[in-house]
Amino acid sequence: MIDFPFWLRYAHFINVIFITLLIRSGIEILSSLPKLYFKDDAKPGTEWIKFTKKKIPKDRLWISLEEEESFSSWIALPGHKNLGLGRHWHFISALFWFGNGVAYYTLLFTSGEWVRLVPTSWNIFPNALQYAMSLVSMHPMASGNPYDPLQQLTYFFVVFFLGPFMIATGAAMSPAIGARFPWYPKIFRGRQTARSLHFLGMLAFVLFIVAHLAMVILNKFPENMGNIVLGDGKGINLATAIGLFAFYCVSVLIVHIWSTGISLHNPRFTQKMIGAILIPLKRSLFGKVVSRQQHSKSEITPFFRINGYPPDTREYKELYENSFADWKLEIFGLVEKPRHYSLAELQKIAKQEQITEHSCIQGWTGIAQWGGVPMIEIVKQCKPLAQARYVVFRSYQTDANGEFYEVISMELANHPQTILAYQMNYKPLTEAHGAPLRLRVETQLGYKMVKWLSSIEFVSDYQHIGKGRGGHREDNMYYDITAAI
Ligand SMILES: Nc1nc2c(c(=O)[nH]1)N[C@H]1C(S)=C(S)[C@@H](COP(=O)(O)O)O[C@H]1N2
Ligand SMILES: [Mo]
Repeated sequence: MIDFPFWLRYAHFINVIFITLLIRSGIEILSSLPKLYFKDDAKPGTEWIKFTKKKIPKDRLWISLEEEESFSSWIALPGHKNLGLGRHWHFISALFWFGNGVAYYTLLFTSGEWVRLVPTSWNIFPNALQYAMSLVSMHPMASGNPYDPLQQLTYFFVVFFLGPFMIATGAAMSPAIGARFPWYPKIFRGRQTARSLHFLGMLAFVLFIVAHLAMVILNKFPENMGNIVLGDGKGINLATAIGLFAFYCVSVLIVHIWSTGISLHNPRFTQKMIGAILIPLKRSLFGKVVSRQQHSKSEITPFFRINGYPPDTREYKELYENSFADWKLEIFGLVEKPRHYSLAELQKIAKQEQITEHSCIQGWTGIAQWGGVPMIEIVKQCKPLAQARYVVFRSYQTDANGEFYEVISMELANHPQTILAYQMNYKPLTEAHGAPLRLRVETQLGYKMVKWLSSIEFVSDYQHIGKGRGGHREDNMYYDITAAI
């Protein structure tokens, strides 16, 4: 019998921790838009499955945040409408799970242990079938060494197909990856299908875990536990096996209770702690990724959700009623030439048009044409000083938490598809979509793209603005300042 070396037992344990964190945080992400679609317009009513009873109001403007459900902490990490923190846990777990997977693959192939997992003959299929039938007939055949054919096939599938499949479908949902390689999400027939497949992959993992656990317990329990924890199961008794099993369960439980507790009781700390790892990593991976989207006119989705209620102030209403004749965009801060732009002045600058896919952090998508002023043109005209590292976009809209604003890096501001749009689908921007002017940053999630713009400020740092996390959503909902995935 082949031994279970230390690295293999260790990798298994690490894997259990992160897979379970990924499942719970994934369910948290799902709770923010508990509906699954196959088409990228994600049109309400066309979902193939939903986990909500809420009805969408037909008689008034509604926004996508109203579709969010509160899931219990028993299934979601951390639960209770915490998309921002759920995503922090999902990505940090994905990072460690991926690292663990790479180490595992490497050792598997360099140690020769791979022969246990990788079938080397097509006979594996008939053999697995035969073995499955023998199980059903309650007279199991003698199993293989060390795995029976069904087990080998399942492990092979999970390790070499299901794992990579989750990474591939997850990546297909990233706005930055889809912006740079618009063909990539199309492999999965679009981001909504990728999202649905990612969910189905999660169910396959859950099914595997349940079946795997049942097999471990029902079949040679003491030996199995000895093998996977101690490496050599010979002669371990039932009590020791139960002890080892309990050790496994308690360890996983402690990690989950700790991560849930710290998220619910100290959300800002959790955001900062995980952000300290993820923000620099995402900046280095995605900072230079430029959007190359140019979808065709026929791909435009007539349905396009709305998020954020239009400003409810007198000031904005007056501007609106006067067709924004008195509206001005103020540019200030660390620039050589601070100035105002009227809408007419902006419209005199050469218009840039693009047809791009929008991804909201909650999970819905839509494709639209946008027309407006390239941000780089504003940068050229206003000449930011050398100290300017970030750009703050402020809105006429305020809510209980204050004014809506978002911060992007100078680098993102200079990207070719970063525009100040006054046009959507060949018409002037409607009130709900951000009239008269909104930001489009095509490698980022929707919350970065401030609607109802009032001003643009160039700054060297953003710690002094709002609650200092780089935006209204970052400050109040614990989203991440880098919104590329
Ligand atoms: N001022 C302001 N801008 C905003 C928001 C908001 O609530 N207020 N919501 C953001 C989010 S989360 C998304 S997904 C997009 C939605 O744009 P749409 O309503 O045009 O679809 O706008 C972004 N811009
Ligand atoms: Mo969003």
